[in-house]
Amino acid sequence: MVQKRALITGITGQDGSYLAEFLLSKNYKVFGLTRRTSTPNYERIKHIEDKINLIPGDLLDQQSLTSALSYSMPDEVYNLAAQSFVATSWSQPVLTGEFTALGVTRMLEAIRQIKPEAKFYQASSSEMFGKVKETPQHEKTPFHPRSPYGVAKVYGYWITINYRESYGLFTVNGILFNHESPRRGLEFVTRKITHGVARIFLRLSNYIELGNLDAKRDWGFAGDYVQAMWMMLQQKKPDDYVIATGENHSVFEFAQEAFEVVGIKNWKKYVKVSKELFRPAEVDFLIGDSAKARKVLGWYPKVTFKELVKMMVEADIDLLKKNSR
Ligand code: NAP
Ligand code: F7E
Repeated sequence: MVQKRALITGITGQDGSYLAEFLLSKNYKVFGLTRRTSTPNYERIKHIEDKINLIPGDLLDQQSLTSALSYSMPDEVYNLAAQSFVATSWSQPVLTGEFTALGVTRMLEAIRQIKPEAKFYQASSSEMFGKVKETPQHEKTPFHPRSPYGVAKVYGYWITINYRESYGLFTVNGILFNHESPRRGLEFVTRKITHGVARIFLRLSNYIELGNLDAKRDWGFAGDYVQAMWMMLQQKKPDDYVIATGENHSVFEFAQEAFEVVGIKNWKKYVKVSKELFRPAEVDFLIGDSAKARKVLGWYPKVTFKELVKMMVEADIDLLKKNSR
């Protein structure tokens, strides 16, 4: 059988690293777009670096995307690169728009010009639902984004559909709810908590500083979610899918569960709430309905909330112990 080729933008990120592993296990030839940084940040892909092909490029630079397409000639393109941290989108709203919104158009243009038969996956987000219009949220729920990041993702979502309708490209949106892992960036609340709990457990710090503890999220495991991305591109027709567990928890509950893993009962004394960490506009409550993905793709999440928290706390304890050696 001919070996399939995939190009992943954002391969150095959480999802990119899991997706690269998954596609390698399916015998794909994997190409990854990486932007220049003053120090290399290949931490998440170093275990597979000799099996993948890295191509320099940036979502801000049209020519580099066109070159990446010409070089890789992919059957599938996964656009995972973005300025993905919601809080930063208020301090860098224009840059967020350039990466997270216009970057999608640049990649679609490169595909249209170089390899229009390539199938395209866009990393859309539950942040598009924002101030939710109904519960649970599904593919037909109207959007009301609450951050420059959410607004940029709504643009990315529609331009993906527009290239499908305008040019007949095979483009899909995965509307993914929050998904986490030991590879999650330290600035996101789940990892901030599990890393903080591990540090407290190992007596390396005395507290964690958090913002809004009441916000609720539908948290799944990133390793499960990247499989859904691939499944979407194996369908006969392009379409958009919500990917979620269908269960949500507050930040408070996540922290409680994380302290529970290390047997700390009086955990509240280790958490400080800082008003500085509250957002100008909050997304209070998200819970996804992924019935369509379950029916059409046969996708379902395997890792439970409890298992996810345990996995992340234990991985952070191991990491800190390893780093102290
Ligand atoms: P992440 O860990 O923050 O990774 C983002 C990736 O994008 C990194 O590889 C980063 O490269 C790359 N990148 C950023 N700006 C770039 C640019 N201008 N040019 C080229 N590459 C650039 O994000 P993630 O959690 O894996 O999420 C993957 C995608 O899914 C993102 O689009 C995110 O917005 C979206 N999403 C995530 C979730 C979630 O819960 N994780 C849910 C819904 C949607 P560097 O390593 O060089 O910074
Ligand atoms: O915040 C609250 C915060 O930054 C979750 C991205 O992957 O998922 C992610 O976006 C909640 C918010 O993720 C802290 O106010 C409290 O309500 O972990 P987060 P996010 O904003 O949901 C979506 C689906 C994406 O698409 C994004 O790319 O937690 N919160 N205290 C805090 N959040 C952070 N970061 N830090 C705190 O101290």
